[in-house]
Amino acid sequence: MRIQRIKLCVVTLPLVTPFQTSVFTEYYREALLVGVHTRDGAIGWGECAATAEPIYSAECIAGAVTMLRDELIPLVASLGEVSAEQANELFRKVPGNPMAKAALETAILDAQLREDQRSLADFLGAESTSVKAGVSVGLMPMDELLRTVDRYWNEEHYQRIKLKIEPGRDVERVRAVREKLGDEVPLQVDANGAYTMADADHLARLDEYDLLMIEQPFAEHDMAGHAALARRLRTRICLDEPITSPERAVQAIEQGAAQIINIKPGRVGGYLEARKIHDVCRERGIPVWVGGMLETGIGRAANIALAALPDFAELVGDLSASTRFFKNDITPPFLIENGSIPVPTAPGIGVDPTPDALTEAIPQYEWTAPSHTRSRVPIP
Ligand code: OSB
Ligand code: MG
Repeated sequence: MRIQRIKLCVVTLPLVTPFQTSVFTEYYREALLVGVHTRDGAIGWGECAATAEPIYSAECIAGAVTMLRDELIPLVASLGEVSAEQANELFRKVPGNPMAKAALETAILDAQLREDQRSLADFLGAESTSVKAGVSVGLMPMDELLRTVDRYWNEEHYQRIKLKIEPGRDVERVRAVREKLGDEVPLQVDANGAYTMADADHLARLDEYDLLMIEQPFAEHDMAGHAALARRLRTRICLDEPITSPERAVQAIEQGAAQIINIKPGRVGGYLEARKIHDVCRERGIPVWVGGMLETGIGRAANIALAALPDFAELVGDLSASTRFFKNDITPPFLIENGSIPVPTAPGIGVDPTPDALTEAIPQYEWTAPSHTRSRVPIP
């Protein structure tokens, strides 16, 4: 595949309700999109998981734009022919910046699959035609929380609920949700690193509520702490933030710090890397699920394709309908049918941004292939 043009633009979507975690509150999703136009006329899309400010990891949109413009786009542009696999290989030499890398690699992969008339789900090895819908519920006042989870479970038919927790809003929230919805609701919690070992006895009280897991209870790099907590709790520990590569996943597993792993394609540098983590976890019998970053339909489509791989069937991911976050998504919305979301079948990620969304998007940068190729002479 030969690249003709690469465009970066930002779309801004108000959230239907604010999304609050132990570390941040988001009112809008600003999303950086990468569009790769091929010489043969295909357009591939990738959504960067980075947020406007660096709140979840070191990456942010402005940093990702700079990284793409000055480092990653020049790397792929230096090749005549380029594939997602080659981009993945080139990006390995650049430290960090997984979300910027993932966005460009995914756009290249989408373009190449569209040229080959093959869906991303098929390319990744998906077997399911739909994935179970799971929802991540932010921190909010107790009465609002109970109304919200009741609607997600009884009206919208989500198949798994994840509650954000923090010190002071944890055990009693879980107890209230269990009392309201019953014991059969698949329930888990995510602390985004809000606790320390000093809270171990308190967290052990969660064991009573039969949770699927507790996600990221301690700080990102506290592997010894997570391993110690795992020995103290019956509830399994799932890691999110620190799992940035297959190597990190293996280390966390071998240290006993993770009994479950949340795989977020953006955090790990794309879908090829995500599949590698999926594979190392399968070899070690560690369950995995697909996490989310409030993606628009572009990122959501690709996450749903990944979640259709067989080993993601055991646990439900953070894969909700577009309407969970947005009144108007930038693609035709993903909707829940009988508790599940259909996997896109059209070539590539299977969806496109609407013309309206592209009209409103704010351009950030554009690279165009030179009209005639000159030989590149290395500087001695
Ligand atoms: O910790 O999983 C997280 C969103 C932004 C940053 C971190 C997290 C989340 C979520 C939302 O929990 C998951 C989703 O997109 O549905
Ligand atoms: Mg998390």
